[in-house]
Amino acid sequence: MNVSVKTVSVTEEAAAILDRLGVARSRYSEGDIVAFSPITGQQTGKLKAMSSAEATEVIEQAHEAFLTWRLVPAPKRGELVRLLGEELRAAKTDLGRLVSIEAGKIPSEGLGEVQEMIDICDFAVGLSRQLYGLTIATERPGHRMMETWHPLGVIGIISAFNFPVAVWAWNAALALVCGNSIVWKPSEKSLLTALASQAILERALKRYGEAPEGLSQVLIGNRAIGEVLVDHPKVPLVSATGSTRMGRDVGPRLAKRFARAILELGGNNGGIVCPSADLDMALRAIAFGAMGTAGQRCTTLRRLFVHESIYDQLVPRLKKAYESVSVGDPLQSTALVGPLIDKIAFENMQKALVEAKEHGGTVLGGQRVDVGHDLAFYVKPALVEMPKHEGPVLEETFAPILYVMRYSDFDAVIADHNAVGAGLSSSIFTLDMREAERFVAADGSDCGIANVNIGTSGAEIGGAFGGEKETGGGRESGSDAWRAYMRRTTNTINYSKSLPLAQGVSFDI
Ligand code: UN1
Repeated sequence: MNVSVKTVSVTEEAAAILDRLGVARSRYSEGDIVAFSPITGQQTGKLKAMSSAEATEVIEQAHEAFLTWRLVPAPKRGELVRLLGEELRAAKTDLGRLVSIEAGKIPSEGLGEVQEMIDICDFAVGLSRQLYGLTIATERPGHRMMETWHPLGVIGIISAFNFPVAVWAWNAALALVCGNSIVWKPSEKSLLTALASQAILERALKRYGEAPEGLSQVLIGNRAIGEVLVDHPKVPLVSATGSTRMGRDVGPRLAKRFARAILELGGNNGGIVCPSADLDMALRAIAFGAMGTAGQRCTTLRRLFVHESIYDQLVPRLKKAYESVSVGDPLQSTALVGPLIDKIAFENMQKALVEAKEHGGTVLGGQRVDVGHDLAFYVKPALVEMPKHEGPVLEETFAPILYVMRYSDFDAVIADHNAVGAGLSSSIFTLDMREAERFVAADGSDCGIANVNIGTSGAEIGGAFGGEKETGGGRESGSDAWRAYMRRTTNTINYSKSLPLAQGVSFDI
């Protein structure tokens, strides 16, 4: 098929979706920032970058909106998020398709991402009636001590191309029920899905009726605009998802002005396959974890440790899976692996594979695949057998490379597993209860997510999501992650007729 014919169709399809979602064409028809689809590599729009002054104004507006929104009872704020969930349900097919167009995901993954948005809305609606504080026993008679959770302010959200809309929704849904306004700086590589998500929220806002103007805003621009958000004194929390390099810049800037950070940075996620593992199950989990989303999840499986007693059973089967996996245009085929985001991602992958060979690695796959789109970068996922846990294995390369290593000793493999900078997700495959429990114990995996008999990726929204060490330490999404979006006050109330001091101090004047 002629390349230019397909190109037009992706661009037109994106425009038709945006029309349906109510995004005016003028929003993406002019400007210096080029929106593109990694599926064909072709342009899908052009957007104008905001100036720093415009971005500052947007943040000030969001602050004004916060001053009103914080006084709306939390369950009523929850109603807005309930409506957002309804609008997302109605828009699921369109937005899922647009995620595929803009991030290159296969259809079920594009739709799955929108499902994550819906799930977090449901979670946040329930949460809007459960922003509980404790009542605490006081040492003084006639006193009561309690804690109250209050809204925090403007919440800055910086998101990456690979989960262009779900990560925004995790933050937006919690921030809104917690009484905050939101300002979103999406990746420059996924601006159309950002415009679409904002339009969907605007529909919900319209139905809701009484929300203050400027409650949710989007900043279009490059790094300089992100810096305006990170440095603005009226932004008490920035939740940033991206590379560890980005976090090394954002974290200290926020710390300097004592703002909070939720950092969700790199992952170099490991899996251990033990002698007793259910190998059929492990094989499927490894295949999805390592090749799914073309290796472009922060939870992607990147390092696999296989016990020497089963290595020759499992690894040949894995190789077969790698050889036979379908790579192709996710909109025109039923391929399981779509494109890399861009040329830089492809080059980084090739560089890592060269380094792996220099360290004695044997590489299967990794080559570019021609699917008829010259400007797009499709690759065969790479399976790399490594003699040692070293070199490129220790770094995250955002591409489908799985390094496989043999192990013999359980303590040593746990040590190797933990011997990388990142600490996001991890998994073990075993039917041995001692190994499973040890992996999730204090001296087991050092990651924020430690799974048994499921893969490293595809976490549900109900759990807190995030990781340790160079992953940044932040937690988003479920469990009690909401607390980061509120400020806690401890209130001691004296309803007695005297003023006893704590710790028995006397100070009689
Ligand atoms: C990310 O890649 O930034 O656990 C988030 C997962 C998804 C989220 C990934 N629920 O793979």
